[in-house]
Amino acid sequence: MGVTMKLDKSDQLFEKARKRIPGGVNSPVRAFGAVGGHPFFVERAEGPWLYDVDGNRYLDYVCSWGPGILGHAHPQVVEAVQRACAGGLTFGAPTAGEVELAELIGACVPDVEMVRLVSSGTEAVMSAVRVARGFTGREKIIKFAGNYHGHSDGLLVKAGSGLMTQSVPDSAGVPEGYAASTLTGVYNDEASVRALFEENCGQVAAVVVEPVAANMGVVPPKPGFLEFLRCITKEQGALLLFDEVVTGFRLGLGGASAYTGVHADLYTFGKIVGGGMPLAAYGGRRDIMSCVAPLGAVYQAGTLSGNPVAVAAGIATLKILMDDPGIYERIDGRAQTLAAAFQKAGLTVNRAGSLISAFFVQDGKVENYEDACRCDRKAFAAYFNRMLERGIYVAPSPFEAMFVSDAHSDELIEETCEAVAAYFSGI
Ligand code: KE4
Repeated sequence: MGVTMKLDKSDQLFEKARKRIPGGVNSPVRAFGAVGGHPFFVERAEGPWLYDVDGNRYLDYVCSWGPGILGHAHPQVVEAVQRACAGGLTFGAPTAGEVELAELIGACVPDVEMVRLVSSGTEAVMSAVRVARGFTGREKIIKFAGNYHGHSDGLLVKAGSGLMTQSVPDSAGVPEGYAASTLTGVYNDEASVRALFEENCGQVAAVVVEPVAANMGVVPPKPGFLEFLRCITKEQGALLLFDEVVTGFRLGLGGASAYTGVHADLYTFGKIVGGGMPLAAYGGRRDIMSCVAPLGAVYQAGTLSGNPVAVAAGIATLKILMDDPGIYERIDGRAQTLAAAFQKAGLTVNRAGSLISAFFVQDGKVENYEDACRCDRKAFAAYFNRMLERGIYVAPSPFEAMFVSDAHSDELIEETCEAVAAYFSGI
C-alpha cells in the first residue's frame, strides 16, 4: 500500500528511530499506522511546503495538526523567535512577553479574563479540569466520545485522534478511578447529556467539549447543541469548558465563542496560540481562575510555562492575525473550494471555517463518533497514498482535520481540487 516515491533516507531513519523511540515517532498518529508504509522524515518546511530528507516536496494540509495557519517559517515569526533566542532561552522568571500574550488572548477572547500559559494542549486541558473541580468542589466531568483533549489520564476515555486511528478509544494504564470520574456523552445528542446529569445530580464539575469537534474528523455542533450545553451546565451548577486547542484563533480571532455565539466559563488554547512552539493556555472567568495557585488552592506549575521564545512566536503569530483579519476570509474561502471538490467526488464533507474532513462513508451524515467509525479505512488509506504520491500530504488518519493555511494559494487549492477529481474519476 506504500507509496512509490524515493524514501531511502526516511526509511533508514525510521529503522534507526524504531530502535530508540516507541513506534519510531514521538506521537502515535505520525506513524502512518492507519495508512501503511513508513512516515517520511522532514528536513525543512516553508510556506505550504514540507521537504523530506530524500528531497521530496509535499503540499502540507496537516500544518503540524493546526499551528501552521500562516504557513511554515513565516519570516516575521522566525525573526521574532531568533530575536528572543539571542536574549536567552528560558529564565524561570516572569517576562513582559507573558503579560503581552495574556493581554492579546484576552483582547481576542474577552471571556478569558485571566489566563495561565503552559506547554501543551494536554497540560492546558488537564489543568483547566482541575480548576473546574477545585472551583465547584465536584469530581465528575462529562466529555464526548470522539473528542480528544490530550493524554492526561482522566481524559483518555473514548477519546478521538490517535486513539480512534488505532481503534483503541481507551488507553491502558489509566486507573479505574480516573475513568469512573469521566462520563461520556454522545456529541450532538442532548438526551445523552441530560441523562448523565440526571444520573449524577450535583456531582458534575464541568462539561468538557470541542466546540467544533476535530478529532473524529471534523464534526460541527448541530444547531442548538452548544446552546443546550450552556443552559444545562448553568442549570446544574457545572462549568462549561471549551477545548479550543484546535478551534482557538483558527475559526477566527475570537475562536468558537465568536463563531457560535456561545460563551463558556473556561477555555483552553494550543497550537496557533504558540505559533508552532510548545505553548498552550487555559483561562476564563476571573472568579474561577482566582482559584489557581498562588492566588488560590488549585496547584498548577511548569518550569517552561510562558517560555520567552515560545511566547515570542505566539505574540508574533497573533499580531499578524490581528493586523490582517482578512486571513480568515481567505482561508475559509479556499477551504470551501476544497470541500466542494470532495463533495463533487461523492464524499460526505464536514467543514467549519478552514477545517475540513471528507469522510469515506456510504451516504448519510457524520454527526458523532459512531457515524465517524463507519468510515471505510481501506478506501481512506488508498486515497491517502495516492495523494502522497502526487505530493499532497493530508493527515495519515481519517479522524483528523485537513487544515488550510494562508500560504495555500488559490492556484495550489485548484491543483489540489484537480488531484482529488482525478483520483475519484479513476485517472
Ligand atoms: P497537545 O498535548 O497535543 O499539544 O494537545 C492536546 C489536544 C487537546 N485538545 C484538542 C482539541 C486537541 O486536538 C489536542 C491535540 N490534537 C492532536 C491532533 N488532533 C495532536 C496531534 C498528535 O497527537 O500528535
